[in-house]
Amino acid sequence: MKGWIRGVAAALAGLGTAEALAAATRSRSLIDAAGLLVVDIGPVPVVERTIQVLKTADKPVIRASVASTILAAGGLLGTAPRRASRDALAVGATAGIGAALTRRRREGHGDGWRPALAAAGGTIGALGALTAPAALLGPAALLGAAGLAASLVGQSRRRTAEPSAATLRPEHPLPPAVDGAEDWPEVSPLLTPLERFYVTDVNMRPPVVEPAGWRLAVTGAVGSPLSLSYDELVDLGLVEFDAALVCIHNRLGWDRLGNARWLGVPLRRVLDSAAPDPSGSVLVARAVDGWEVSMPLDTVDELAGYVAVGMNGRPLTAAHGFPARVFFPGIYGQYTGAKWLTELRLQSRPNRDYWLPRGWARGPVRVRPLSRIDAPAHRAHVPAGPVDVVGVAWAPPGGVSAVDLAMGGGPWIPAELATELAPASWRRWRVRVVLPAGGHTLRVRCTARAGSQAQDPTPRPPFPTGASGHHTITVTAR
Ligand SMILES: Nc1nc2c(c(=O)[nH]1)N[C@H]1C(S)=C(S)[C@@H](COP(=O)(O)O)O[C@H]1N2
Ligand SMILES: [Mo]
Repeated sequence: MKGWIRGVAAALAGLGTAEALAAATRSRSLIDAAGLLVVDIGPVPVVERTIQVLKTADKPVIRASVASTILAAGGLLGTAPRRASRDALAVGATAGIGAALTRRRREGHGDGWRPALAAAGGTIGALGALTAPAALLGPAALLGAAGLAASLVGQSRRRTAEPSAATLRPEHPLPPAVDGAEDWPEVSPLLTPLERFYVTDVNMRPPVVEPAGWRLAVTGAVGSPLSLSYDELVDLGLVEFDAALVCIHNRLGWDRLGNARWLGVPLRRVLDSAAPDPSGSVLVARAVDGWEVSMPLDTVDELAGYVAVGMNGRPLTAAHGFPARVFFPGIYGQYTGAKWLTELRLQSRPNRDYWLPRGWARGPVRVRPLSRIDAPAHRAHVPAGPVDVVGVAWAPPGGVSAVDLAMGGGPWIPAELATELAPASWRRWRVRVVLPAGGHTLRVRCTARAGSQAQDPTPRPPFPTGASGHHTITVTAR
């Protein structure tokens, strides 16, 4: 057998061993730990390009690239002459890398010695496989590949996996959401089902927080610091609100936003119960994994923000930030607040937010009014004649006052608007156009109620202040 093939097979066996050891000792996956490093240090142009191409499939791809890098290294190792001193060095080095990797962004509750053990064990496994008879190497590599595959697909149930023991108290049955567009074919649902609601964060897997041990600390410039349990937080009083959550990476026509019926405690109520001190001018929201985002108190007072605990009639799922998250409708996701909230801190100095050293401006960045054509789909073939064009438009927190559609270079045609669920919610719209046979370009824009401001037509990428321009599609009528 060729050296490099043996090397790759041995690396597979080793990687499987390492991931199995990590799982057995309840430590973080080493592939995920390396992936986190990629997420944390990726330069803005690379990250932006990656998201543009991969959309929300970035995490599985990062995992796969980390794994292939290790396999390639194994291939090289297989061609190198063996020496005991070199083997010992490899084991020591990988143990060190393992230990270093899993320290990142986990202050307070690191995985201790376990990642080092998993990494060293994996290398020993790989070296053992390299010297094993060829008949054993095959099955070992297969086992490794199986473990690896399990780890790579570990993300697939990410969107809806529920935390083990969460109940929304008090029981809060949500009234149905209606806007009169229920029978418009192919338009987005008024509330985005959780299975379709985008998930974005800088973690490889959502932190799973047990409600029993969780506390929300309210600290810093406050007269009486608080440490609230889940029940104490909910007892402050839940408010229902409808709002769209928009990722700053949402491009024209994309679905990196969702509309939900939320339950949350008004943020002011939480802060006031800690007797805030006037010296605090910045509110920092901190997540269990150390991720932080801040907002000037002026903005906190101007906008209605919440500590949200429920989404579409259910407690937050792990992926969406269980047990609690900060959300200000009208502010892009990465500036709006932390999922897996653990601390609200008032301070007088500007904060070093997660995004700052990564090239993003200090927030909060406001959501640009935008609209999307849901149907017909881009490049669809439709029968010539009357066609219903439908979609959604959003301009949180003030709301959408108008939507218009244009065909080719023609005039703007006002759309019919569904009833507004809430100003911060998205709004469904419909226009009937008559399409003669041939190719057509359809373009949409909305107007925000605040300042009667029409959607910015300038094409802009998401970095650094969110995409703008008109969502434009082409269809063929025949
Ligand atoms: N703790 C934490 N909170 C976070 C993030 C994160 O990476 N970590 N990402 C933010 C970003 S960029 C967005 S767009 C929203 C996404 O929320 P969702 O996954 O529930 O849609 O969460 C925000 N809150
Ligand atoms: Mo985002």
